[in-house]
Amino acid sequence: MGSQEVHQEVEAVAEDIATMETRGAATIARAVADALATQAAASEAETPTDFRSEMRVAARLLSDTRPTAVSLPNALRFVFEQMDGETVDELKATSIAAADRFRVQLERAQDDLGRVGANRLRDGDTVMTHCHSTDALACIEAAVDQGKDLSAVVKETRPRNQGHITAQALREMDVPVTLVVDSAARRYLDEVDHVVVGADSIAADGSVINKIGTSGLAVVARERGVPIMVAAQTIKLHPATLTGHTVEIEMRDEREVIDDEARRDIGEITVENPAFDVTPPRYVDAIVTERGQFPPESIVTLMRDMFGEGTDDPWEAET
Ligand code: RUB
Repeated sequence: MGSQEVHQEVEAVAEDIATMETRGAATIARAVADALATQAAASEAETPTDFRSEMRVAARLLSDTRPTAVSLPNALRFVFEQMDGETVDELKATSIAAADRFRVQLERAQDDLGRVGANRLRDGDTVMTHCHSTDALACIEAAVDQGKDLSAVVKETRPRNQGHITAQALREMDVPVTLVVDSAARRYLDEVDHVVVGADSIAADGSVINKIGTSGLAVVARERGVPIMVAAQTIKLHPATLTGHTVEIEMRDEREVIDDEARRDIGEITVENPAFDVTPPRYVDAIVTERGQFPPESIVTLMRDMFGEGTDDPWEAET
């Protein structure tokens, strides 16, 4: 591997994220931190400047894969902030150690938030899920571990059907599952005690950016009087929203919605496939993090505490 080259494993990780082989905000974060460690370990850079430049190129490739989950740049930033030293060996060692620390913290955060979220769930409750969120599942699993009997109504989550992954994970916890199409959500909400979803990003005003359909679910849940809890560890907090930036919503391939043949049969139509949407804070009852639960409007306090007035992206600097 020559200077400035991206290791092929890093390219493979980037490809897997772009094609959603690797998906879900926390899983993506872990994959990119590990990829930076791989890049560091395999580097043949001869000078610290070359090493840093190689790491920036790798980080840019990873960061360009999907735009919405802020856990991705937050993971990259975690490694860059701890990459330190006068020699290539020191820079390598600190980068690898940072990725290790990140992985440990990620797992611990998920366990901790799971216990917080579990306290909101009571024995006998039915939860409704949307998409597949490991943070949301951590809350359900912690409640089950506490001996609570839960059941779940799982929304299919078109177009990629991540609800199937959730259904399987819940069955592995022995939670009874009813799978429904997305448009059946309102009909089943009367049987549901909590909506539990994850997040790809949380904005400073408490808005929740998550899988397309979350906002519609939140609105009908509010109308039916069902509380909506967002399970999101603090790597989902989006620092740039503190300074007025908005979160980019990924638009995906139209063929996820309709195949070419069916589309030809219909005739000239526009097809759009936004992957995420924004749920305003007024529809969210609680954001559950590893640092406790927050009403969405107060999440900005935690964000200021964590990020000051904002952050930068060190991998965007000139190489
Ligand atoms: C996944 C999704 C999940 C969040 C949270 O979207 O919206 O709810 O990423 O997941 P996609 P987690 O399938 O398009 O990546 O709690 O595991 O971080």
